[in-house]
Amino acid sequence: MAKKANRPTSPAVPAAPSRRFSFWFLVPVLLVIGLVAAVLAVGWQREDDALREADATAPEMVLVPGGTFWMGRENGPADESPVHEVTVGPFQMDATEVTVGQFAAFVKATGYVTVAERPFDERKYPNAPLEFRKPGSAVFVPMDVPVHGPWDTPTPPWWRYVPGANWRRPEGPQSSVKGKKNYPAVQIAWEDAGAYAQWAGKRLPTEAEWEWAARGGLDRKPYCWGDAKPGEGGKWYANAYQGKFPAEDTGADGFIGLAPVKSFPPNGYGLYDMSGNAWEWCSDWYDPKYYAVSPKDNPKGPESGPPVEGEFQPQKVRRGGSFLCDDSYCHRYVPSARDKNPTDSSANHTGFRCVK
Ligand SMILES: [Ca+2]
Repeated sequence: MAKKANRPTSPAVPAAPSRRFSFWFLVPVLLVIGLVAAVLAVGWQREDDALREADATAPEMVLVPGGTFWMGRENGPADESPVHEVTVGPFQMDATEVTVGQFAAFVKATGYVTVAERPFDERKYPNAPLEFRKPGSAVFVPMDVPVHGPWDTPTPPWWRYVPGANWRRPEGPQSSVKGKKNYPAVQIAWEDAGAYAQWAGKRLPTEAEWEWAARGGLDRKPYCWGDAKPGEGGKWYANAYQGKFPAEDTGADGFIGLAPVKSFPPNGYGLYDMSGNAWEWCSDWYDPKYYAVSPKDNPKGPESGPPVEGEFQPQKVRRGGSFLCDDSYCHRYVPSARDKNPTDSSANHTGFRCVK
């Protein structure tokens, strides 16, 4: 009160210039506040886009009968041999890869934060290069390079670490899963897949269960559907890569990049996309020499992940190949093919499905 009464009677205070200064000072402040609010609003909108795809419908599962089969492949990569007899018990398996809609329902219900969305953890990765110190994930970038060399490396140049890439924005901050509830959820790390499975009352398949299921009742056939080569007679059986890898995917099979689940015919057990579309995590640790010592009945992989040559961490198995599998470079959309990655790694071609 006293101050209010005194102000008009104080001629020494240059009131007008002071007010003008305050106003001009406020303009950039207001602009910055407006900009930050706009960025946050766009961010919020995108977050919401992903959760808006949530689909609470129970995922369709099919019964895979138990049985005995020949696991592995003759004359394939070394880790697929020796071909050996394996018996697995019956189980139910998700008919499709876990979709964006299903994964969004899980996140909506639990508030789960995927590995790719978490802040950088200095204690866990003390020696990480600067570019890996922001939340993000691996994104495929097409490029014109000779495919056969020298690319025998765990970090081919067409994979980039993109800050802001995660299951909501699989190709980076500018991308979105809006309208893609029936696409496979990707940018899923092994531990994310495990968290979803636990929430859903399911689990990840063992590598043996996965291969038995992928073969769909066929015996030692090269593909999940039998012998026909993809595209033979104009027929396509899986979402893979055609054209000059990694420069240009012609999409001859109908899709460049991911396809909605169930875009191709199911295998003999009624399972879709066991070949191509997105890689699928298994529960087993990866050991390239495991087939030589694998038990015959319900093998579950080695007790722990042995060191893998050229890799920094133990690896978990993933199976099935993806939309990036191309006959000239990665012929791994076949039921016997094995691949691996660390439990905390994700990419825009890696998803999962569950069993129980
Ligand atoms: Ca394709």
